[in-house]
Amino acid sequence: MLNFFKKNDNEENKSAFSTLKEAVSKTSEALVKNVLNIIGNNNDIDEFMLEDIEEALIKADIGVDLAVLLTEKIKNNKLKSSSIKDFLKKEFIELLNNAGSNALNYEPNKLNIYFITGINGAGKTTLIAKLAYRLKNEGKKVLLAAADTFRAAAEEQLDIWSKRAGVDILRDDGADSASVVYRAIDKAKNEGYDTLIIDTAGRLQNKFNLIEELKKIKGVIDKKAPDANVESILVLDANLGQNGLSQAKVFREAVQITGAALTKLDGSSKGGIIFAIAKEYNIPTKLIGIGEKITDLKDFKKDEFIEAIF
Ligand SMILES: Nc1nc2c(ncn2[C@@H]2O[C@H](COP(=O)(O)OP(=O)(O)OP(=O)(O)O)[C@@H](O)[C@H]2O)c(=O)[nH]1
Ligand SMILES: [Mg+2]
Repeated sequence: MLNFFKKNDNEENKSAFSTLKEAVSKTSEALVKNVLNIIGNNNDIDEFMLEDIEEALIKADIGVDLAVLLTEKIKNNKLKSSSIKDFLKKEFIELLNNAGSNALNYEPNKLNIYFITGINGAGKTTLIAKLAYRLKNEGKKVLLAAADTFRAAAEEQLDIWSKRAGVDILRDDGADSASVVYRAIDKAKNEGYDTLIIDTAGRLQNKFNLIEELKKIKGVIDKKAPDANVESILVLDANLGQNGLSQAKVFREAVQITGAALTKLDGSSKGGIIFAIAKEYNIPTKLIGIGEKITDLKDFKKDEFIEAIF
């Protein structure tokens, strides 16, 4: 009996890995295959190749600084072609290690609050649905707070997802976002929820309003739920690469981000952005979205990710 289960587990792991591999295939091509193609069958790496390698790395959206740094290391250490793959692997792993733990924090016997932020269209609401669905299936009591009170129909969209995920929602259309969060924390505490996930707006009239609104929500969380385990997750669209990262700057100014979620990794060639998030922002990626379905969410695991792209 035990063996039977073991075999199933293995098969499940295998298919989960091939799903990931498939999702990152374009990223892998941009980041690894293109670089190795430049080197080809040559033994030594010359100046021209170095320039092309740098360009390929920049194109793969790992960020200019990092691309320059890696290319310089290849040059200064006089690396041979045969060692490039292992060199990149090692550098990437180290980079991800330096940005901190990739595990999504969850503390039992506490209220866990996931404060979800990001520019409009990044995939916040979909990510919330996926996360809620997963936590609910793990036996947790989950409440969603519809605090995107800016975009028309945002509350309705979250409501529909909450029903699909089979979790509860607190919405108060017309109220401001901070008061929705205030009420949601009350409800979560009074009714014994383990998890509260907060949806927020991506675009307000201007940057200033957005920062102020997010700060206000953060203030409510800190004041109303000082004992809660809080993760502030920045949601980034993998397709936007470096562009998305600079647009997301405003969120880092407003909220102390504890982790990133990279959505739409399926079909994106810009997954290299994970390394820029780690290097430039010092933020660990914790979740990845690999499709539009409610089950298309994965924990980001560095070793698995590196294995999948190499
Ligand atoms: N392929 C793919 N599509 C995704 C993924 N995550 C989200 N999407 C799609 O991206 C679009 C935007 O997603 P939303 O969740 O509404 O984004 P949002 O950040 O809440 O947007 P606003 O509420 O307007 O700020 C939708 O069409 C989603 O189906 C993903 O991992 N893969
Ligand atoms: Mg939304």
